[in-house]
Amino acid sequence: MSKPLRVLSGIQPSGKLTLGNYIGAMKNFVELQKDYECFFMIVDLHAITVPQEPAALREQTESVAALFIAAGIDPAQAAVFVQSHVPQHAELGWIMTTLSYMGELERMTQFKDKSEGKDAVGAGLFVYPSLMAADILLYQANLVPVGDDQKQHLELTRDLAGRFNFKFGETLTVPEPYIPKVGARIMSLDDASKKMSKSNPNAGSFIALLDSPDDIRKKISRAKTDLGREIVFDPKEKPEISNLMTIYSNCAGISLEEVQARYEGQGYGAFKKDLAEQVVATLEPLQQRYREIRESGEIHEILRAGAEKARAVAEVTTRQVKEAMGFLLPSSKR
Ligand code: ATP
Ligand code: LTN
Repeated sequence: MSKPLRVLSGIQPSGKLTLGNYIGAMKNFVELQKDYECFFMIVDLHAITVPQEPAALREQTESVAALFIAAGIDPAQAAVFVQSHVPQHAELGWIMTTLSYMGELERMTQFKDKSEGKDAVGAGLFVYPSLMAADILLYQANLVPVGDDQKQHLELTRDLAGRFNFKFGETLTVPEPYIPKVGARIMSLDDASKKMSKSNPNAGSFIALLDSPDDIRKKISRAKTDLGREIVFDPKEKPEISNLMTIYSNCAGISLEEVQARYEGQGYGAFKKDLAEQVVATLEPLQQRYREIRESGEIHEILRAGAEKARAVAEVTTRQVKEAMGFLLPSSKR
């Protein structure tokens, strides 16, 4: 039998996870775990590229891990772990930084967005994509489920893997992005030209996975809509309603065409009311499981076992990489 293909992805513990994170990434994690060997991590080393409160970082790391499980990731099938529990991420991250060019890092739009207008920009934010490449290459991952905004980082990862293999011999797997067809970029509820983001200071612009049903209803009823009243999918002419239709399609598990047909002749009011109920029905069971997991304290054992599985793979790749590059490897005790 051939080896199962590997999947790896990560989410930052840098605030409340949103419906965008769920639809763009987490939902696919759950789907892929049946058919692939999966590694899903909470990327705390990435989160510290912008300032974090120590107590909040600790709490959010645990919270995101519990959300992974609540969303349906089965720790018996997939390794769920914290990036900093596997020291090889920092080690290969450094190696990938040395292989990255300043010019290519300067072109990364996430860096441009996050550094814009700030006068003290940490160097970690600049080399963030090199660490992300290391995350992926450490596991020789074939597929990386991410939202649309991570495409450019994936391209860089592919370039770095190719560059490494060209310089030092075939060592690293060149990964492919795995991006959802509908929902790769969920937009902000108050402005469909911006992606829904947990770092947006306006809480009405995003739906957090742990928002109460009432908050969800309120946020959706206040969500911006376009002129006119027809429910038609047209991201260019009707970006706001198209975004809401995308959310509907994902939560109800039906196609955009079906959403459009279902609401033909009806106005925004009726559609938004139903949409809120679809989102509540999607998130309520997740929230219930989340509370149970947090109360049970089981997450610590899940993360311990996940890191052990991850470390076993990460150690092998790191050794191969260092050997290929000419590092003198320490000899084992005789
Ligand atoms: P921030 O919003 O604070 O910039 P982020 O949510 O993009 O951060 P992560 O939490 O690390 O950063 O993102 C985790 C995953 O969620 C990534 O795969 C990312 O592409 C995806 N994602 C994030 N926002 C959206 C969105 N609005 N629509 C679809 N996918 C998204
Ligand atoms: N850069 C990603 C988070 C991330 C990631 C990864 C995603 C870090 N390492 C490895 C996929 C694979 C983000 O900002 N959303």
